[in-house]
Amino acid sequence: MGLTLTEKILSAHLVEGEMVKGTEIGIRIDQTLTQDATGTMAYLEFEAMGVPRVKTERSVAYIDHNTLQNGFMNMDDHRYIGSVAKKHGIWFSRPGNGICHQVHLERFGVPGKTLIGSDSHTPTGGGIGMIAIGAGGMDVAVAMGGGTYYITCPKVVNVKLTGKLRPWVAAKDVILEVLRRLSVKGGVGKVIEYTGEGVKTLSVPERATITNMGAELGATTSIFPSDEVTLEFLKAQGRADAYTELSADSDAEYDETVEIDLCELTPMAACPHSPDAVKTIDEIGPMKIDQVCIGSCTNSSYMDMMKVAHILKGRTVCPSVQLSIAPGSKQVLTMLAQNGALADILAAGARVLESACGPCIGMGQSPNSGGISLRTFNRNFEGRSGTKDGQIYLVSPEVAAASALTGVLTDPRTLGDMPEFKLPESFLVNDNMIVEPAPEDEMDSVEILRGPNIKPFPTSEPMPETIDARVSLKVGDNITTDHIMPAGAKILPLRSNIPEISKYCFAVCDEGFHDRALNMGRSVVIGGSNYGQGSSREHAALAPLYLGVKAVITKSFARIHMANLINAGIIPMTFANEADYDRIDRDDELRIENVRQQIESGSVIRVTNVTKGFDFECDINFSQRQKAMLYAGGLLPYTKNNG
Ligand code: MIC
Ligand code: SF4
Repeated sequence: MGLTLTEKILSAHLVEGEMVKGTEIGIRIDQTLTQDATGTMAYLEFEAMGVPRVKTERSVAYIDHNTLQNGFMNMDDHRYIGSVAKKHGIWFSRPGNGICHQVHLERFGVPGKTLIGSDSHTPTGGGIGMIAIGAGGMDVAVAMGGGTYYITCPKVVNVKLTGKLRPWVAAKDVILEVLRRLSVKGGVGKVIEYTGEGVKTLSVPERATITNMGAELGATTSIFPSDEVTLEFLKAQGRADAYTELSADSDAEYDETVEIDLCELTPMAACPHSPDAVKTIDEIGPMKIDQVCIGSCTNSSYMDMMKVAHILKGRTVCPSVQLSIAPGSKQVLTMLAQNGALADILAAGARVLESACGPCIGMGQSPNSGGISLRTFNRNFEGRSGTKDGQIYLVSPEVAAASALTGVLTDPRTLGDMPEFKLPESFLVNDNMIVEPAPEDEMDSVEILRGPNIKPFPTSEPMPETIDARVSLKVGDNITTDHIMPAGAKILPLRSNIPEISKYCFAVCDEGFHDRALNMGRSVVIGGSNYGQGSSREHAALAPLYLGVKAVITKSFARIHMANLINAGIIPMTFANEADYDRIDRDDELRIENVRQQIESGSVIRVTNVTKGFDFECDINFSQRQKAMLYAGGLLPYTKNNG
């Protein structure tokens, strides 16, 4: 039996376990990336490990999230990350150079390599044939130190593409179709592998849009083969030497197959407040809109921007609409400036932002109250835009630009003939905003710049014999990490200060949570299904840790968040019988006796609801390594105990 591309790359990097689906495997990591909002923690953790220099082939630190500097905090953090990078052998992409995933694809991605990043959209690298996975900061710190990265050996889904996209239908519509079919939890425990003749019709940036937003499926990652289209892209980036041809064997066996005929797709949108609430533009109709934002790691490539510039050229943004555009990287923005497309964009009345995440993470451009905002981004979770009742629709750049002109949701196919947009033969390459690390013999003299915003890491305790804790919060299904630990311009600058940022923990769901959890001392959180979907931010585990949360009991978990909870020493458990969810209320007192022994001996934990007087069972599924981490109180104490 032949192998899938996923199996080929994973088995070439396997250092622990066997390629048995559903079991834990350890893989060697070739490359890492961090961004600033998760990077400060990741580098504090890396420093705590005491490894002098990273052991990966390439590690890159990007500054792209916390770029609105309305206080000392963000720039202090940038300087901290820059100095750690210089000292420890990490390449540093300065603010202004672009969004981590876009720049990594352009300048560093290598087909067939493994990449983990402290950002859930790291799978963007799958567009160039990498196994690129989003992870918590601690896992990235361990990988930088040469440590193994652990995942559940995934099932592989074959998304077989046939045909070719029709004019004005975009790569964004492909991933929206996949989300429509599989849902935001359809990818959990799976890698989504794209195959079929249709693959060849998609450029690397288009493939990267699809693998990027594959994160919204809850998938471990997504991947495209590395073929002549990949070579063309790498050549244009002056990196043809990074190319290797890679694809699945023709007789590879997949766990599931989804067939999509590209010719049949039409422009679509994900409606508020979930990336899988997908409808066609026709179905939604000509809804009046207030704002349009174009950019983010999903849709900010040169090709995307050229299409937008073409649509806007010689026209004016509708007077009732605000249009913002953030090209994804300095490379993209400079090329637009040089070829005149930027002038067309400006002349139409767009507000051009720096190459960074910006509005995607609520760093400015929050819509008006109740405002309808079309965005080319990947997430439309409630409140993420910074406006609690903002109505965010996720669309392609083509839909976004066409609608910005008319003021209503507009099908770009009404624009008439589409010219051919071609990948340039060569991109403008100027890596002057990427700082090389200090040579090994000079690293000792590099001083780490630590601002007052950087507070120590919260400490955890080894697992107690018995957990007596009250329920500090009960939430429903599909709780995102944006609910657990919100982002936005006000809160993001506190990412290196866990005591301060904890004040906002779960504030979207219940403003009283912080004080209640602190007063309870030890507590348990109850959740529904797909708990913790979305971002990789380990703050969604570190803040609960700081507030005394000992266990989270849900109907099911999202992958990265579950790993982050274990890394923080918090026990994730799922209801053996989902009906028990309804029998527990906030403030109930729960008791788990002989926790360690129960974890050690089986796959079930017995919990007593002392308040209501009944026992219920929870499922657990921990590897020996995860058990040891939980006993020790998390990954850091575990790593220390194990030398
Ligand atoms: C996001 O898109 O939610 C973020 C902000 O990029 C996060 C990382 C973070 O919270 O810092 C992610 O996707 O992992
Ligand atoms: Fe940045 Fe948005 Fe991409 Fe997250 S999803 S990395 S916030 S652009």
